[in-house]
Amino acid sequence: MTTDSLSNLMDERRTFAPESGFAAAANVDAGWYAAADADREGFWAAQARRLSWASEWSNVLDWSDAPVAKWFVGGKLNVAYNCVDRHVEAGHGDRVAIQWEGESGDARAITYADLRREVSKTANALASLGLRAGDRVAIQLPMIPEAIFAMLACARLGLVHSVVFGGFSPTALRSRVDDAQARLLITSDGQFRRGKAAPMKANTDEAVADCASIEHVLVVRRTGSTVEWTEGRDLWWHDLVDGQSDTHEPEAFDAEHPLFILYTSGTTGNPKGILHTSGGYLTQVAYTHHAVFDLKPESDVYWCTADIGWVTGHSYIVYGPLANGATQVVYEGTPDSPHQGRHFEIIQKYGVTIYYTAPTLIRTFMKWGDEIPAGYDLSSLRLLGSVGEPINPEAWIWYRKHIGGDRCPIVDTWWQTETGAIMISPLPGVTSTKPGSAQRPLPGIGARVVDDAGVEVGPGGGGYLVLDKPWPSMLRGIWGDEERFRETYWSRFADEGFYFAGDGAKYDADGDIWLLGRVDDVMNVSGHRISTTEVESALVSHPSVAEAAVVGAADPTTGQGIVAFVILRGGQDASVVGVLRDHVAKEIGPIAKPRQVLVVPELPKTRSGKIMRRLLRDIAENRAVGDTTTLADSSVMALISSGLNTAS
Ligand code: 6R9
Repeated sequence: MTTDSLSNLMDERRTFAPESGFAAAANVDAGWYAAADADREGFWAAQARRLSWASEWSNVLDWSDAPVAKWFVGGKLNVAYNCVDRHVEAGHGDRVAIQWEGESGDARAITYADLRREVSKTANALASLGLRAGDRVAIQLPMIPEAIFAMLACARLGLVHSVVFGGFSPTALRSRVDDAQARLLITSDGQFRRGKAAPMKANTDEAVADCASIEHVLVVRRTGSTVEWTEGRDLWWHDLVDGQSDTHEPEAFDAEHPLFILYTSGTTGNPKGILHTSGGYLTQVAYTHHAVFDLKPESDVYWCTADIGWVTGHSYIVYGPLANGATQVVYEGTPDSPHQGRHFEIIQKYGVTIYYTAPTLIRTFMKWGDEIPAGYDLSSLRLLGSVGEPINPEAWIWYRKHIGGDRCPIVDTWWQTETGAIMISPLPGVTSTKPGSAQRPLPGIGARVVDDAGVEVGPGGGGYLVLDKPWPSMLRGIWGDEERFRETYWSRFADEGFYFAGDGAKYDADGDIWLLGRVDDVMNVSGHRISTTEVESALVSHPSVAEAAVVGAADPTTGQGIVAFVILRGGQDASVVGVLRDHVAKEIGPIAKPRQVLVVPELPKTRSGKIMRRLLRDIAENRAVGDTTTLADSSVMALISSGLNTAS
């Protein structure tokens, strides 16, 4: 590695100005910030006109019942019509909507005309089961086209979908089905994971065995493996859907009609069912997808690598791109199956122009080696995106150089399940980007960094990220628990009326925002606030470190002590631990020197790639490891613990 490797969040100073060619053709320009500031509601009304409305709203925003917003009051639209039919009606029926790629290389190109037929058939099938607008439908499916047909069919009928990760346990699925009182579960016989067929229906059977609300289980045949069958309850997708009429007349629903519930974990208690509605949500996902990804529907091939069980899959695979008439790649499998060049092979095969992924995958690619992307033609790419966690400058620079050929702008997009759509991000062609910073709230969005008292901090200052103005795709509540909604997000800065995001952040001297990780990930060592992200960034800036996760463990003298878990690059051994402790002390200051550095073979991650620091904290504090049901791979904790036992 070069001197780049000495960078971390504290001293990062590089900037990358937009290339003039990109800027000249960009969808947005700097004037959008001022226009939105001058007339926010007028700005959002203009964004809502990207969509096709059956009837126009009477006012843009009703905030009189804050914190429950109503956007585009009285407006009516059909979300699925906006994502599908209107593109066909506009003459784009032959454009590929979804270029689906199976893990094993089977592929299927679905045009907008095909999508209209498939969604119509699915909607007719769901209606034939007696489902009515407002009913909840749980969906647990792998990344297959039927997952998207099912979501859009729900939207078309005004049914509220609740998509649950394919990797979630029966217990996790059961609690979500129960909480939402879903009438239907859509699942598959199995799913392909790293070349092997893994069961899915066996898990969903276990989950819904005692769910009184479930009337039917609709099963897509994907792997062909044998499944148990409950007569009367279970239905094959091909039996029910294939024979339906492929036309369906969409009905317009109120702008505030519920669209979906998506469960996300809080710091305590059961997962929260985050509720999103129709008009404001679709407006903001369409606008942000157009502005942040600079999407040109006629020429771009867009690829977001998220799973549809994550909010990124909802907003930036299903609703945003399809509302904008994009052509996109949807990939079923894992990035290393059947080989570690799989993503680059897909970029080359389809000529992907826009690639949107998570820092954890970028760091994994770094670990696998520069020569892997170098073996493919990635010259079609013109824009790269990042989401899910703070991206450390090291990974950002690697992404730009080895994937983006030193020419593609990178958009580091900050947002949450609760915000529904991107809130803070550079604008490509407009913003001079900085590795590791999400930079500025988008035009129309209000965000600031405040101290404990809710007062905005100055340049160079740090504190809490808050959103100070309502936004169209904001959550409308937590399903069935309004009190928890108010308590979690609106009580911390109730006097100011700010939404509390739960993230730490700081301003740099230019007033750009740097996200520092969850507030619950901020450590306090001898009264000094140190973010886990800053220490991790320092660690991965050392050439021996591939990945790092840092937790604050209870410490009798200092309050918390810093414990780092590191994966070393090939050829390194645990003797480097002392060097790493000194390296962090040198990069950040002696106060940030980790109390312990533990070398591990893997880190525990959720399916969306977030490191589960809670589990690492259990190890660091010598406790029994807590609930691991949301881990992508539940064997990882055993692997980590056994490695530590043999090392000590
Ligand atoms: C979209 C998504 C939300 C939390 C959020 C923050 C972290 C997401 C980030 C980022 C720094 C970014 N996060 N994007 N932190 N920079 N670009 O990830 O939603 O799963 O609800 O997670 O993820 O901590 O609060 P969700």
